[in-house]
Amino acid sequence: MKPRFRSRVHDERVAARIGLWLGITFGLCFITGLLSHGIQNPPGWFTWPTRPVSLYRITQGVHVISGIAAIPLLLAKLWSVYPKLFGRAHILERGSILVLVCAAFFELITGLFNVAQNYPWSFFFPTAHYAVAWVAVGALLVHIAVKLPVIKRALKTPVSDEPAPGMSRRNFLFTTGAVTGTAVLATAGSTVPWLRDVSVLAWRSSNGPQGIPVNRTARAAGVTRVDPQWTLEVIGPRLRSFTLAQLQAMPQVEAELPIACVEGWSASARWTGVRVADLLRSAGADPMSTVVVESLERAGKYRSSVLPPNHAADELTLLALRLNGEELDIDHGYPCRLIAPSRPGVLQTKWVSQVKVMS
Ligand SMILES: Nc1nc2c(c(=O)[nH]1)N[C@H]1C(S)=C(S)[C@@H](COP(=O)(O)O)O[C@H]1N2
Ligand SMILES: [Mo]
Repeated sequence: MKPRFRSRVHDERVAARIGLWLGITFGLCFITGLLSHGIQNPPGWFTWPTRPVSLYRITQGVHVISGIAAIPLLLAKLWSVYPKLFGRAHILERGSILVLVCAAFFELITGLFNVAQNYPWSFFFPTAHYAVAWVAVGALLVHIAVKLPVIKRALKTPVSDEPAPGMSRRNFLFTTGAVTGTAVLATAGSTVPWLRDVSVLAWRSSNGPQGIPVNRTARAAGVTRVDPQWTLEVIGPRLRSFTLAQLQAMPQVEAELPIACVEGWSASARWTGVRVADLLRSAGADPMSTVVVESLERAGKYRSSVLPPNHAADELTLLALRLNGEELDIDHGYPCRLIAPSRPGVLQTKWVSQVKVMS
């Protein structure tokens, strides 16, 4: 039979090199994804530090950027190896590759839709994305183990080209790198401030009142009007309640802290408000406590969040009353919202009504 795929890009040297980059991006994406999952569903042994204040912003930025970079790499890898997919590989090997490719595409595509804040499916994104991540990484490890001899050999052989039709290996690898770099530059500005001007697809980086994007608006959350009689309840060994004027009369702390949304955008801002630790002390509680923060929002998955003890006690964990020097916009959580260092945006509860000590 005449060989149909003579191009040099369908070659183990190319496949192994792209595979190496792909392995690195998937590894980074998996580890940062596990961290994000752990912070949002912490097992008993897990504590996430409050410093540096941008730690979560960085790990989640790496998660989204490595995921974006993996998309062109995966396509290039498939292009490089697809003639082999029709070859005579063992049924088990083919099966594991099919699982790997499906799981990898599922992760990258659902992740991409999530960054675009578009949920054209009925399953709950975090659960599905997390479960399939284990499938993808399991299949990836099997694939690497099976291919290790080929990978070693291929990476040791230089990519230099002998005359043959089609694109050279070097050009193909260079083009793959360039497309990957472009995809990263086009999107990374949603979390890397100095890339904002070149990131044409980072559409969620700066729109929104007071210079900060809004994830769920007050209208969407059904909090269009705040009762003038609003008070903040603090429930500890003693029960305290504070009017807005009373909160404003307490010692105010100013902090530069990021909002880092799990959906990939992040932005730093100057917040002013009352220390959660001060409120807890006023209710007779030890600030090193697990604390539940509740919102005026009636329904909705993100209407409350749990502050672990190290976050509750941190001197930069605030119930913010002001943002970038102005009274909080209602879309950012007026009359007050939680803002804590190194924490996913989804746990920075807006329109807070109650702070309650659990243990
Ligand atoms: N009550 C409540 N608080 C909430 C949310 C919500 O849906 N309801 N969304 C969270 C999410 S996902 C993010 S990223 C941040 C965004 O804050 P911002 O809209 O002020 O930028 O608010 C968080 N606080
Ligand atoms: Mo978010």
